[in-house]
Amino acid sequence: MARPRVLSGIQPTSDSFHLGNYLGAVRQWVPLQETHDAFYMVVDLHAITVTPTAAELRARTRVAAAQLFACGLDPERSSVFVQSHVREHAELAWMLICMTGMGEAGRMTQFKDKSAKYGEGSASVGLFTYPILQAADILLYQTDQVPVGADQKQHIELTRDLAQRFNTRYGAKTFTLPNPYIVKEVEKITDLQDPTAKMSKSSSSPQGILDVLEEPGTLRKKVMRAVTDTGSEIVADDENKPGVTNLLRILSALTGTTIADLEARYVGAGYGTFKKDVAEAVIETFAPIRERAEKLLANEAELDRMLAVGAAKARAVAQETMEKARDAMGFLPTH
Ligand code: AQP
Repeated sequence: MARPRVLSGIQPTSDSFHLGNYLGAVRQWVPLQETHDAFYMVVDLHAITVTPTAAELRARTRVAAAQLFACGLDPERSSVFVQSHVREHAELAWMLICMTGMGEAGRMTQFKDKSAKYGEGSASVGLFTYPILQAADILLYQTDQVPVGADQKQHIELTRDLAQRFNTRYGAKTFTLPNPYIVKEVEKITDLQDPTAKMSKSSSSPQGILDVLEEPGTLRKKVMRAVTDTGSEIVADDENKPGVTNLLRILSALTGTTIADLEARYVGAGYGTFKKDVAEAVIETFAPIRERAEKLLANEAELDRMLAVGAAKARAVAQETMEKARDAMGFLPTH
């Protein structure tokens, strides 16, 4: 029997991934390549919704790819590629945009959050339609499961709605309906300075975010300065102690110790001792990733070659889906 297919992506919107991207998404991608037919991409078409310069886009796309390989994605076992190298993403996105209601797209909370900072009417139309491009990304590969953080749940629902709509209107078997694959404990890692908001490449302040490629000294400082809550107990309590709870979740995920065991371990200990342990766990996790990413980035030609191999594998699947979708929708064949 064919393995179920898994697909996910990450935006090259900064010079490094952060701990939320790592724990909420990329760390899950690695074991899934053993059990699934895996496709992982750097979604550069999504990144232009926030208008980087050409030099930024180029550098960040390579840095994102290097981090994916450095985190353990294996070009032999997964198809790791750059989204714009497979032209079908943009084509299918257009077909799906034409099937999406304005009201439906307007309900996407990520757009509301992200556009808020540009001021009314100033966000790009691309930012508005990006969840539909994301639907195209997923549907092109007949994806069964999409490992993501909680912020993407609504977009996967939209993807399912669009797949269902297309299948009903044009052909029952065109697209597979995907399911989100979300690990509850790490679905939303929060900002160190604002522990009710998600840690985010574009929205977090530098002090609120832990970057995978950051120097150990800076990582340590940021964790030590993380906002904690009133009282001194180290217990998980989302409502009253969101800062401590976030740090507990991080330490639990990085060390494989349950939150209950951590709570027991830190009875009577101060925030200082606890934060020091969190910082060391983060540094220990990131150091080898950083080292591998730096090595990969030192040889751009080889990195680009690895991405070309991934793109060739991805293209074969995407082209097959698009042939079906074009024909189902009524486009004439080209030959
Ligand atoms: N704080 C988070 N906790 C858990 N998971 C998270 N993800 C993002 N932030 C957290 C997951 O990481 C994957 C890649 O995210 P993305 O690059 O597609 O962008 P995003 O979700 O919009 O994350 P950011 O950091 O806020 O990026 P920008 O600033 O570029 O928009 C996704 O699976 C996401 O769920």
